[in-house]
Amino acid sequence: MDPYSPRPEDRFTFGLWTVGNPGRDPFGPRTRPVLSPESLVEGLARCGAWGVNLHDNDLVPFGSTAAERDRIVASFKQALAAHGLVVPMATTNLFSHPAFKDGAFTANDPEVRAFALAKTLDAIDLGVELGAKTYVFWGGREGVEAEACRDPREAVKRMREAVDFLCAYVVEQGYDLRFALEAKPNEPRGDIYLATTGHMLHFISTLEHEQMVGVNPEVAHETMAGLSFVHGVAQAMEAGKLFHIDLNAQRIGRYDQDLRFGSEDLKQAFCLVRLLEGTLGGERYSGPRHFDAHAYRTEDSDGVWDFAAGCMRTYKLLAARAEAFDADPEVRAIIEDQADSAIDPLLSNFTPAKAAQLRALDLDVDALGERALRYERLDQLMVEHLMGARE
Ligand code: GLT
Ligand code: MN
Ligand code: MN
Repeated sequence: MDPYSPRPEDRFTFGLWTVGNPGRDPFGPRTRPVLSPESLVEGLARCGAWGVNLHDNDLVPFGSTAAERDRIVASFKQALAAHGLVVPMATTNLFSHPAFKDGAFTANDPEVRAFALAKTLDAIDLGVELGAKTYVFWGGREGVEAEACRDPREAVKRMREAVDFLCAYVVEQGYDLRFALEAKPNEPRGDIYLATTGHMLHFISTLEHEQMVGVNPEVAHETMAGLSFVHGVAQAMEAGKLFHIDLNAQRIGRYDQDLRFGSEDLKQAFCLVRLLEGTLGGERYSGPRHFDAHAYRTEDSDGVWDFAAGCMRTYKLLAARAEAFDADPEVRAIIEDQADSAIDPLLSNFTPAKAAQLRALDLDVDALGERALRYERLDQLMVEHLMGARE
């Protein structure tokens, strides 16, 4: 058996909107056919995915009647059961309808905010009905071009009111559901509020039901901001807040590319997988490995499945490389923890005595400055592992 083939325990998921993306962009229409949710489920199962995620309107078209909704959901459930796929995550489309042109939860018009909340209540019910355990919030149009249109502090407050309201709904309904907030710095708005995972982590600490809210960082979004995605994810993990993750690829300075996982910046992708899989030590991320990406516009439907298979295969290839890297004695020797039983206890939990002891230490700082750290060799070792020159 090919060790890099996807298996259910890998927990690989795709959005209906990802493999269902027909290649539209702001400059041209679709380049491949629109596939039904049922055929997307079938295709995903065939290429070895474990689950499928969705926005309310990826499945139930906007404006459907209650009867239409129930019929669509029943048929989708049948396809899920027939192909053995689960729905671990769901979300709301709060950005496509023109009513959301000025945002949803942060819009100035209270009627728009009311519609956004009501739509999300329904979409939460739909997600729970399909078995989702994580509910994502991506503030697609929660932002500005004309900065003067509102006090940005008011936008943060409105966002808090909305998330608090929806958390209370989930609690009141007794749903087994957690929220994951997804940051993005810009696009489709000039500037989007709560622009990075770091902004989100602080925002979460101000919420009424803080324990049920975490983050859903996306490779492309932190990279668009020129930030280290690995550091954002690490901070979320360290805070116990990595509830979900959007994997894809992106080059700094470009539009939101949502490319096949690992297709750009392999070193960052390697370090990310190393972190998620815990090969460097520490806790392993146990949530779904979700690919929020789509095939190049040059592809037909077959190319979409090449794309999906590529995301999963690259993830597993990188996981194997990460394991080998972290087991490499030369790597270990360079990064091994340098414990110092005399100094370590002085570095945390302040007391006046510890402060005095620190000041009294006889440290040879010039020698510290001259000590070589061998990071050149370490980084080359990473490159060698990545390129298959070292097993
Ligand atoms: C949209 C966006 C993504 C979000 C999705 C969830 S929709 O494709 O670009 O980053 O994760 O709303
Ligand atoms: Mn995303
Ligand atoms: Mn994106």
